[in-house]
Amino acid sequence: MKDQKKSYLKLTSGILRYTTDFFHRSNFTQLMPVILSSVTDPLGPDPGSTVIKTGEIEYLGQRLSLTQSMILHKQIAIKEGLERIFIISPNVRLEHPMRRESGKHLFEFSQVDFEIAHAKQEDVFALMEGFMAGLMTHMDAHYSDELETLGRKLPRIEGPFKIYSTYELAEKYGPDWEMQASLGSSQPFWVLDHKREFYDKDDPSRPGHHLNYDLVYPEGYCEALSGAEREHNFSLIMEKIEKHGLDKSRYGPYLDVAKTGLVPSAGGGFGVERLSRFVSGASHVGDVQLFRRVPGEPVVV
Ligand code: ASN
Repeated sequence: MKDQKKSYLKLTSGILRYTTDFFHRSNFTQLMPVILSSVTDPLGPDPGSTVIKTGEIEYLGQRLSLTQSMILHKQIAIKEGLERIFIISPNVRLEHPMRRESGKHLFEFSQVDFEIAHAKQEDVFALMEGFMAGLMTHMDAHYSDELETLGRKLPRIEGPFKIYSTYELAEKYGPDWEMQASLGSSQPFWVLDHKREFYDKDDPSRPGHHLNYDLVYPEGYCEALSGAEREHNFSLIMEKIEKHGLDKSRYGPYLDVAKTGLVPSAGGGFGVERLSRFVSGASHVGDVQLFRRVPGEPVVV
């Protein structure tokens, strides 16, 4: 194996260890992921999504989906009485092959998915700002050989990060604002108010707006995390599922729980490989994987 590949893998390993320790230190309970389930994240409507279909298998007469994200399970876990949870979860998103060259898309990746009962977006921002700053210091201190092999000089990261809305970035950079805004920044930043899935909470004080957010890496590495305060009102969830043209029968077990009252929460998720790409300075996110899962590239092993 080439030194470069080894360095990517060692950096990813260091990131996983730091991440796991960080969430445990911050009083989160780590849950195991599910890979097959009766319900999964619809990943839409999201104008940015290019997932062509949901992976499914038939098993003993049940149609089971491959996990696209664990968001619905996170809400159920919080309803079960857990207050702070995180999961390192494999996600399968069958992306269109046009995503091959984006540098940031994989059709199989791992997501660090976390959720906090009764939290607001500010709580998530503070948590992630501490996480990112601490991780950069840690990687610099413990992985200088690997960073040097890759010629990567990590930026110093310090919160609080700047906050923009999708509307102001679209006005400044046009509809494909993400890359331009990322290239123009030396620090990660938050972007508020995205039109997306039913489980993200609508802003009750501003109809048509949403209490959700992305974290964007600087230097052209683009989206790091997406998250939100969650919709917990059953009738609003039903209304939105209908408005989004989703098949209600695909969410039965989730809706059965939601009917009995979900607990308000906020959280988010970030891709391990994208974080590793940012830390290592890799030009494509597939480069940090030992077993590449890039849309449009054939799977070798
Ligand atoms: N994990 C994200 C969240 O918590 C959802 C996603 O990955 N689509 O909002």
